[in-house]
Amino acid sequence: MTRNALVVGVVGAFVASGLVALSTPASAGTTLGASAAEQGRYFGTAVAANRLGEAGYVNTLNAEFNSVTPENEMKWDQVEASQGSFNFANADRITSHAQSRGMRIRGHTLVWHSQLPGWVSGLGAAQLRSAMNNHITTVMRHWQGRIHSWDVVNEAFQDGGSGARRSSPFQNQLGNGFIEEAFRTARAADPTAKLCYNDYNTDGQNAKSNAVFAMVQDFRNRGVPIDCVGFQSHFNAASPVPGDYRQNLQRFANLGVDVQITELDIEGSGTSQANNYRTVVEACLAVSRCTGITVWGVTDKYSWRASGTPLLFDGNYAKKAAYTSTLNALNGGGGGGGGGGGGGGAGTCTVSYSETMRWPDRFNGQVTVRAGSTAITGWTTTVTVRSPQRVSATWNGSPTWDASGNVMTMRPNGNGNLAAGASTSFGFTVMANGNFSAPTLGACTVG
Ligand code: G2I
Repeated sequence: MTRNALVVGVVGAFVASGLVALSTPASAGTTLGASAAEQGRYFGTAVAANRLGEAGYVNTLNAEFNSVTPENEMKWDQVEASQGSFNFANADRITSHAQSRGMRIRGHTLVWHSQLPGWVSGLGAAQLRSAMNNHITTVMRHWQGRIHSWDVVNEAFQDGGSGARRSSPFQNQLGNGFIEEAFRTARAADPTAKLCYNDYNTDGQNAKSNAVFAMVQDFRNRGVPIDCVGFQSHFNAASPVPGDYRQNLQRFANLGVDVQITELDIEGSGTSQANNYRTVVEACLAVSRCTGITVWGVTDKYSWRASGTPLLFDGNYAKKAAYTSTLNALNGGGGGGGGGGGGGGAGTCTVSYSETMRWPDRFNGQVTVRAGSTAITGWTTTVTVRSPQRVSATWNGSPTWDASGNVMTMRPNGNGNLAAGASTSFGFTVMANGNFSAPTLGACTVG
């Protein structure tokens, strides 16, 4: 299909579904939004209303992005600080800005344990049910027909190995059924919006994502309305881009829901950060139901993790290497890390993990590193274990460690040269100290 045919097809599809047409800036291929639109996706950012008066912020927002998510302004404590009294002013500043420029809008978020006003926690079950449904209905009706996707329920599952629900007023008063009820109420309130479940640390396959997967599968089987799953994708050294990120997105998509990368940020700088962003974008593009990517802020200086410089523009709104690799990936170029210098070399690689041996006190893990469609001359990946686990031995690789001792960065030990499609593996022993959960792999980067 030609470039123009694809763009026309995409815009047509949104018009046909009654949603605002995706803005397609004239400079297709040279901005994040335009390049994503050519791939049939949106590229968005979290926006803070109180930054909309800053020229550099607004210019960057307008030039580069075609979707916005209010970073805080639609949360319960912002729109309904006291019961039954709704204030949409700050969020409206963002939605007006977006709408006047043809940007799409993600709604974030309706039911969440955090940024919840105190009065909600004081309610008994019957009152809470009615307050929750009233909140969903009133907020969604305010923007009815204008929000392409709503995070109906956010972060309802616990971290760690149990896959249990997180304690919250909703969970504690209403039980597991609160999520289903929220989605049913949301469908009735605005049938044009895609209804999403959104969470973090669900980006790879693990106990938490398995629990979310089971819920979505159950909802699909029983006809509970759910249209998409949001993967927040907040990454850093302790929580790297998982090696099975694409596979995890795909298994959710296979349930018949869209998947969206909803709050992307990756701490770091230079080539390694650029490579991680490229990995994430390529994973989304490889999954046909991955409909868009949102980064969690325009500039490093206003990030919730500002010291980790996790975004695409620095504090002066200069494009970072991560910006270039993201744009290149959106444009379908497989090229290197983009502008960060050093370490280069074409090609890609992937990693996969298996446990090969287990004893009462320890287990052996093996990571297979495979080159993509071109030969590579080096590779790097990370293996993160969970305290109190400790890696006691490694083989077939050269490890370095972060300060916590939990994150092992592994590079080749004479096994860096891989022909196209060829693989090598390295291994390690983990002293379990009672915890036999599998380590998390970072993305594989070349060089
Ligand atoms: O924590 C990162 C994100 C995780 N997923 C859900 C998101 O909604 C969440 O966003 C962050 C915002 O980026 C922060 O800006 O959520 C935080 C609150 O949980 C936001 O921080 C809050 C501060 O804690 C408040 O002190 C402040 O008043 O931002 C508020 C508005 O600036």
